[in-house]
Amino acid sequence: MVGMKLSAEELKNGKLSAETLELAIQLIKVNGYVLFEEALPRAQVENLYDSYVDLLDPYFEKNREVILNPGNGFNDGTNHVRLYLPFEKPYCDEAVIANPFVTEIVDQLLGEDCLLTYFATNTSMPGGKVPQPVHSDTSSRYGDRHPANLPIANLIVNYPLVDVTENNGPMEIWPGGTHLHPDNWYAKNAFSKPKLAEHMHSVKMLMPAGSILIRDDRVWHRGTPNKSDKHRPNIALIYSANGPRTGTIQIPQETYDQLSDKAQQLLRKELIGYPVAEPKH
Ligand SMILES: O=C(O)CCC(=O)C(=O)O
Repeated sequence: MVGMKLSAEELKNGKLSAETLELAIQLIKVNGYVLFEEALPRAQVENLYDSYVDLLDPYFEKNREVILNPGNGFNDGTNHVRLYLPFEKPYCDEAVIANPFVTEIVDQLLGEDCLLTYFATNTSMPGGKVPQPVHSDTSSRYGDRHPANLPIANLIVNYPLVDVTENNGPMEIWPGGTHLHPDNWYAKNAFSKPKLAEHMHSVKMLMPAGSILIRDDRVWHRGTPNKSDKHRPNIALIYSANGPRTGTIQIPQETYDQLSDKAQQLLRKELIGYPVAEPKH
């Protein structure tokens, strides 16, 4: 089984039971990720999808050539796009940025003073021909100076905005330990992940729209080509352990003032009092 189903009571109360919370935390520690299936209301996810497509499509038309062929050997031929989101409704809804199923987990793994540091999307668009190279979303902190595994520093939270199937470009993950290597394994000069991954066990993240995927940012994974005729977007947020930070997410003061205490705390080091940023890839 890839994902966990939350109970009707957990969904109604917006609170994980003590057992689910503990299981989820242990799963992230040993397996690198946990997936809660269909945890956001369908109507909210459909609204997010519709708004997102209205944002993505004109942006894509304007920037088609650079997006499709960035020339970096990473997204060339994949039809994958990473788009930063403007900090406005419906994207900055509390259920997205401070979802209680997520905050309970990130608080325990990263500390209650953790931060929300990234507000974007990854979309596998129709027509991709090749998968991305297998990669982790982090780099080595100490290189060869510290050949030991480090504590979790960042958790990535993905919300798929459509049902993800074999056919529409599921993210593929190499679980079970690819986040537990010594720090220097996440450096650019580490042994080729794509080469090793070919001989390792992987899992496709098939999940209903509105699921919540929480993963250690070191877990090896890749985007795969979308063979359907509809975008497959994942919202992608990063929660990070507290530390020195120069904020990047632009949040108007009025928007910030209306956030819950928890969301304000998560975003306290971002660019508060700045206008909403235009979408960019
Ligand atoms: O959303 C996905 O399919 C994964 C994309 C990805 O890993 C990336 O763009 O770095």
